[in-house]
Amino acid sequence: MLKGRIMKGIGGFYYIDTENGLYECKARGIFRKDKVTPLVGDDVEIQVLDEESKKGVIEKIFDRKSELIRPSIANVDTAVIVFAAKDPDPSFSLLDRFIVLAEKENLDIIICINKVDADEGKAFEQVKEIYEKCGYPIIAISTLTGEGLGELREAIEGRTVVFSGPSGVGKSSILNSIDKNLQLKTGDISKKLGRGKHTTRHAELLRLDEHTTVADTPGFSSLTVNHIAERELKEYFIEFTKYEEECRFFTDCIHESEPGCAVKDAVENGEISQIRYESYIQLINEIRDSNRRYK
Ligand SMILES: Nc1nc2c(ncn2[C@@H]2O[C@H](COP(=O)(O)OP(=O)(O)O)[C@@H](O)[C@H]2O)c(=O)[nH]1
Ligand SMILES: [Mg+2]
Ligand SMILES: [Zn+2]
Repeated sequence: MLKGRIMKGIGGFYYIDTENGLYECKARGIFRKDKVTPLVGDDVEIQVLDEESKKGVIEKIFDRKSELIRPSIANVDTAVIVFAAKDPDPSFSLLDRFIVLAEKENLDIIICINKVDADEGKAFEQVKEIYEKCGYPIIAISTLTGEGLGELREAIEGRTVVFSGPSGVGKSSILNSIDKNLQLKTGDISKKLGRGKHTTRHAELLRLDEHTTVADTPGFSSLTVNHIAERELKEYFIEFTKYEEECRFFTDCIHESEPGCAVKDAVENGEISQIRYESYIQLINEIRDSNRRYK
């Protein structure tokens, strides 16, 4: 048996990186029977069937440390969430959804605002003001001027990172600028060829160095968090936590309309961002609606 990691999966074939090189593998039928789908990022054990053509079969999938659904990827430890200062304008509601999904998987989060060269208003400053208060690192980036690229590269050293965010914000461009060998397709190229929008269809892990891997992903322009329980959601708005013990109903408080809620007080006196709180209430309501519909 040989240990390795799934770097890519296409049409039922998985590409496993091992100390003996890359193997093309299928998964044992037993996984399908158990309703387990191998994911990019999975640590696996393979049996080599043919050393010459580098073919094998996945025999075992090790327990996952994290599992994201959109994009579907296992075992990343860090989410770099990319938005643009302009084209497209940042959406706080969407940013908060990406954050909630990453927090649920206990990932470290780095927020990047790309295209700061085109920031006519104060998009970056606005994002920084809101999210720095939550404790998230925020990096201003421009792939045109090179601003922020070194800082980002340093921040992800030694990590397994998923690049997420809406499409068109420059995720693939940033990765190409960090590592010239990647040559990922970007928005410009597909426009020139007159093809449809997306080229990044499947998540794929790419190695930057021995210890650092990144996954470029297709963009998502909408995300639901409806698989999260109503009472659980507040845990993923991390800046609420330190106020929680002062809520009259303590851990039972969902910071909505309970009396003596310290989180709502903090929103009122400006310690917690109004925009973040509104996102929270919006998502709570969406979760409730969805639970009602599927009852
Ligand atoms: N002005 C500006 N445009 C950028 C920057 N980075 C990327 N772009 C453009 O944004 C578009 C989308 O980039 P792409 O990397 O494909 O975005 P993705 O969908 O998030 O992977 C392309 O036309 C890029 O040339 C930047 O820093 N500044
Ligand atoms: Mg892309
Ligand atoms: Zn409360």
